[in-house]
Amino acid sequence: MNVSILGIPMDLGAGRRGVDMGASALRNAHLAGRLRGLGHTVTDLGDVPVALPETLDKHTNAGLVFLEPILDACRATVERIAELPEDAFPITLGGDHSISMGTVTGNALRGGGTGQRTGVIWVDAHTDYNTPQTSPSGNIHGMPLAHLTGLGDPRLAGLGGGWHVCPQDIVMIGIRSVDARERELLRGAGIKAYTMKDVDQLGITRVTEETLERLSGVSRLHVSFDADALDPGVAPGVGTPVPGGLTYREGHLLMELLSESGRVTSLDIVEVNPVLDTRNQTAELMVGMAASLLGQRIL
Ligand code: B3U
Ligand code: MN
Ligand code: MN
Repeated sequence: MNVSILGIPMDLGAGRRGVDMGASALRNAHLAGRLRGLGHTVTDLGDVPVALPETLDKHTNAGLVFLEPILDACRATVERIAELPEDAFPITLGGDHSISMGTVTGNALRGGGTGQRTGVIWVDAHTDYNTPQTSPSGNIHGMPLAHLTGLGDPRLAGLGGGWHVCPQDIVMIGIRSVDARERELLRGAGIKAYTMKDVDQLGITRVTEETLERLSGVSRLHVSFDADALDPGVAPGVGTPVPGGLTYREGHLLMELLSESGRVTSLDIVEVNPVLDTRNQTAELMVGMAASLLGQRIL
């Protein structure tokens, strides 16, 4: 495959500093080399420009912290991704999870037109379904999925000319932290969420099979992988660790099964925080996850 790597070194959407260095940490963990070793052609497109928080006044606009610079970075991301050919496989490196408003939209716009139907597999401890009204923090990384479905602030929801993902085309996996008002909003939204309880009860194989079945009518599948979906024991380098996450093997098996399906067309790796990590182990782990998704096999 033709893999295109794009970094979005942004931590403006997160409550803690440091995930802006995630893209660099993933490159340092030999992402491109690992994928070349699997036979892919890999091009690194560099980084999207992102404002440094030190150069900005921290301010909140309509319940959104750092709205304007996040909008700028997401708009630039949409442009860079949308111009890639349909047969490219973009891997976008965060950065905090607010980049996904740009990456998912950009991927839907690839190939021209006003946006293709796109399934989104959101692998995360959190549901990221807050709006400015329900968010307890005002941090935009807790809000990307709501905006991708068209809820929330019209400026964020209007990225890419207002393309939106259908709630029925979203599947969340690894969930174990949901805010009270976010939960109310999610009820009846039509989004399928596999909590860690579901993973424990059903097993990750069945969860993955059901996910692919549910999205069977959708030709483009985007995986948005938040490193905090994995258990903090194996992925300590994340801003908001939540105990009881996916094990090392559950993460890999999920990626291996998605890879076998041959249906995934793009990937985000987000929320890797090198400041909180130990010897880059979380970035290395996430590079391994990407390799499994792109065809690495044990035998
Ligand atoms: N739900 C909380 C916390 C959070 C969401 N995503 C992350 N943390 N990484 C919020 O602020 O919206
Ligand atoms: Mn997230
Ligand atoms: Mn998360």
